[in-house]
Amino acid sequence: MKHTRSIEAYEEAKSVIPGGVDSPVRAFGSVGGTPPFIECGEGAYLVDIDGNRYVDYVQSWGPLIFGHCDPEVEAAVIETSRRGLSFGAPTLLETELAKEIVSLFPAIDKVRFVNSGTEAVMSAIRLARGFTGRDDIVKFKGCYHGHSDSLLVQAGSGAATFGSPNSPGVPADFARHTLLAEYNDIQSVEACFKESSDIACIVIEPIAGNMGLVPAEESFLQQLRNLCNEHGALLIFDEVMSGFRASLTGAQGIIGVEPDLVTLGKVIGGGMPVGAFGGRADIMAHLSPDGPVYQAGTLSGNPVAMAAGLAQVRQLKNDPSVYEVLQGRAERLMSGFKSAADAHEIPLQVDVRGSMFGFFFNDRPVKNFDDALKSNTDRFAKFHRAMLDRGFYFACSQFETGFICTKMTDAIIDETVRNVHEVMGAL
Ligand code: KE4
Repeated sequence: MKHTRSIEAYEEAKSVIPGGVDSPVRAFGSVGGTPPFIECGEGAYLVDIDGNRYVDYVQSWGPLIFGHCDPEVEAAVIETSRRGLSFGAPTLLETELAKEIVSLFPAIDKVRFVNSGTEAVMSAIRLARGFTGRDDIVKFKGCYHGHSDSLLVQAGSGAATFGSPNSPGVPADFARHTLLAEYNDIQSVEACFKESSDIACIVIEPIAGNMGLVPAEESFLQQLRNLCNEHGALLIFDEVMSGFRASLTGAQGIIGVEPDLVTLGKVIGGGMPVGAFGGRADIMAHLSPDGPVYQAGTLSGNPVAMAAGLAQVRQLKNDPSVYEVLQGRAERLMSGFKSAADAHEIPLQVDVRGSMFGFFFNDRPVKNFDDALKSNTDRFAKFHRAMLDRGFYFACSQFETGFICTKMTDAIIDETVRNVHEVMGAL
């Protein structure tokens, strides 16, 4: 493959955009090389500006469950945009998408739309703090919830569970209100409640996708629910990635634990910028203008994004059997990866949840971020580059998740596996 135009484009982009990208992961920092600049998408494929064609296992990090240029989503966007792009005033489309989401998620009585997953989680946390009158929050190492200040936090020094900033620009005074716990480790959460009597909420990816794919154990989520009940804290499920990806109702469709607040994004925008947070009516009643907790957004609920999200969500709701097909394809792919790795005696862990799949170059099962960090990231980088050169576009980090879209056929999966066998042999 040649990448002449992408190399030129990247140099030009870097002259006017920090790092040449509008989101850091796109810079291919952990895999090396020049990120392909994309010309267009076609169903299951991406085409870059050098004319190279790739099977796209990233799908814009999750939103495109029907692949690129889905006709129904495209038609909805074109038709709606002809009536205007944004009004800064209520439209029927917001109510329609809100009703679809409320009908699918038992934990959601009311929902508010925003423009990104970051905004959704940031707003849900402010709401939890406002509702409980408490300032501290608990998050888990390895979970990513967007880039708001409360969440750019790493484990504090020593035994303290209180956080310290993991980015300059986040005041230490702010970060110390975020306590860090270990995923799938209830003792570490109990320790947080011993450290602080001022915990407003626990925020968790119930199926973590940002340390690689690491599902929480159902018993662990149930214990979080019990702890929140015991201490009067709220349980927030961040389903920005897993919502509409793990099942039609995200992780909540698979495990029987009900959160107090849920955050969504990605699929509910159909590729347009949409995030959402929702939950119990008594909690949502605290949100402005009904209540005192302020939250706002010029483009929140804009009609074109609502139309794109409605077109996707309604297709999924009308044919929930699509999840069995997507899961079957994800399992076909991961078993192909596993047999290829075994054939070449390469340690590999694989997992699937609905249309989401993950693999770790690791000789042990991955249950939390410390486990994930033991993966062989050099081997991942070599694998990623080799597959990219063969026309297969995987997430450019060992600590991300892959996605299956409806346009991916068994033939595409099998072709991918054939190439994985050859690449594994060369690793
Ligand atoms: P955005 O602000 O990027 O829309 O959403 C933040 C977010 C919140 N919660 C979860 C569980 C998420 O996965 C995300 C965003 N996911 C990453 C991919 N791992 C977005 C990719 C990027 O940062 O460019």
